[in-house]
Amino acid sequence: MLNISRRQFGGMVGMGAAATLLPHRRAKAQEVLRFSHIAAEDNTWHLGALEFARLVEEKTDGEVVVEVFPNSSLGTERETLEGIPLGLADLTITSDSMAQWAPSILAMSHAFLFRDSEHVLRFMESEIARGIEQDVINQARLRPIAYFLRGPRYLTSSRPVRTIDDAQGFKLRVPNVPMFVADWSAIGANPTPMAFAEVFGAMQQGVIDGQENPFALIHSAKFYEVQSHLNLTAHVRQAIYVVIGEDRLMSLSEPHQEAVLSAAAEMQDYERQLFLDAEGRLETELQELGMEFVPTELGPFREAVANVVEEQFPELADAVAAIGEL
Ligand code: 2Q2
Repeated sequence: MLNISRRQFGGMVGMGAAATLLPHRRAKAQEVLRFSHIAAEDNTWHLGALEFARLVEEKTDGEVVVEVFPNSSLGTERETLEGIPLGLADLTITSDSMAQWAPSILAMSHAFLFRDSEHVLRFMESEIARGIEQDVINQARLRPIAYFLRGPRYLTSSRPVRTIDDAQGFKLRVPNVPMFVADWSAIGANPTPMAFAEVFGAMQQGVIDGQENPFALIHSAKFYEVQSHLNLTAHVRQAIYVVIGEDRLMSLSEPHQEAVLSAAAEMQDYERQLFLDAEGRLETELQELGMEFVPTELGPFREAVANVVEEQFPELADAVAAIGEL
């Protein structure tokens, strides 16, 4: 990864998916920003990214152009995060996968910590979140410039998971988030970190029994084609950041930086409305597409994870407790 050029990186993972860049747009552009993410074209993350691109171009009179690469086409989440300091990408959509640089972000990853979306939003506007964002800037050299609210994460499977007994030994893909691994292990499941782009195939081939994600990614990645059940676990609630390489941002002229930051704020509002409109519709659509929604008895799941932070992430205990009280 460290030795490959920008060209090889793009070629390796397929350049074809970028929003088409017309020659006249290129001609005027002084700066090109590459925005890489894991979601499909109909996901509100992508629609938000496209709106950001439109706004940046408008605000800079075409001097800054944003190329958007959906579907992990420029790289997985991890490859993108590692590629940003190398100039292989500039922006992405990410949160607790940045824990390998900024471990404090894992305070937002614990199962059953957030009660509802209002609680998540209170946290995102809190001093605790500001501190985590500062760690991300200092340690990951990535600047959060917007965030998207997400729906709760649900476990999908090809058989119902009604009780914690049904989850014993369940082979489950999780993103590269150590807290998710710890929580699911405490539950008795068998979690494996894996890139999002590999999840569909792994479920199709039966390499894993399932995965967990909000409605939006379950729908746009078409997981309903390979998973019959959506278990109503709602175990994790979060928002996710849009980040830009701190050094890349600082390399832009001041007016260009301002354009990027104000476009990001507008993208956040734009995406929020699309997300809120989609969330209820996706619930019905997933059922119409054949997924059976299963009520899961969550009490024992909550008990199973109750001591995970204290025992395995003691340095996060204060932050997690404070978040719980927001
Ligand atoms: O399952 C996924 O890959 C996403 O839903 C993740 O939550 C997301 O990409 C996180 O890894 C963000 O850091």
